[in-house]
Amino acid sequence: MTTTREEGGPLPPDTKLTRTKQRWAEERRFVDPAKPRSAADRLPPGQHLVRDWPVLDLGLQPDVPTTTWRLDVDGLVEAPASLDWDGFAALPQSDFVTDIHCVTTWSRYDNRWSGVAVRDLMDAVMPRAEASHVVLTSFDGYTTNLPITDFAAPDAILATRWEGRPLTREHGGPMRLVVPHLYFWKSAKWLRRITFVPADKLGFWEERGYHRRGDPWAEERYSD
Ligand SMILES: Nc1nc2c(c(=O)[nH]1)N[C@H]1C(S)=C(S)[C@@H](COP(=O)(O)O)O[C@H]1N2
Ligand SMILES: [Mo]
Repeated sequence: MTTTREEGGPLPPDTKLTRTKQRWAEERRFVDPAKPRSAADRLPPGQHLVRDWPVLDLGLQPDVPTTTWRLDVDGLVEAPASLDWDGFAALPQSDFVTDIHCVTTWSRYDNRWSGVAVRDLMDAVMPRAEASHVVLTSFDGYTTNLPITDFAAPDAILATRWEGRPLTREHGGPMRLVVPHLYFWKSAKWLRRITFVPADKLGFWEERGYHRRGDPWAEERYSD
């Protein structure tokens, strides 16, 4: 498996979990086409509820102190930004309580996130009309892609706190994205950079057989 990346930093490792998840995509694991699909039910099809909060990543959990942390917002925006921790904290702060749906079939209800609503960040940087997607890049080298319409969901948040406490390093602290209406692999941990682009561009898991959008209600687990 070769991985090409546009910038420096550690290559995502070829770990056992990474290989297992890639195989699931190849085998279309957890897709049961016979299952009824009802958006009225809170639990999406093929998911089961958990009470703990599993940790899933590439196995690298970068240590990013808030003193050196930065978030760059670039690409097709009127006002590109490079925020340090104080600049980020000065943006309007929001609180959302939302559910998590991971493609590995666990869901977790009622997570209270605090941080900067994606919509407030977008108001600050002003994406241009030609921007149709975003590419997210994290401190561990992870990338993922989102249509701008999903990124701008009213409850999408750049979260710094969970249940009132600073987000722990294993869950993406000091800051991660949370896009609750899509599978959780879209919710980049340790977010470093948001780039607004004019066309879709696949990220780490999307290049490895996962769906380019990832709607749990439509069971968009894998690419065809
Ligand atoms: N930077 C980064 N973000 C990431 C990942 C990762 O490996 N690196 N894994 C994704 C996947 S597959 C999932 S399911 C969730 C897991 O988040 P959690 O460990 O807080 O449960 O993070 C997503 N965001
Ligand atoms: Mo995941």
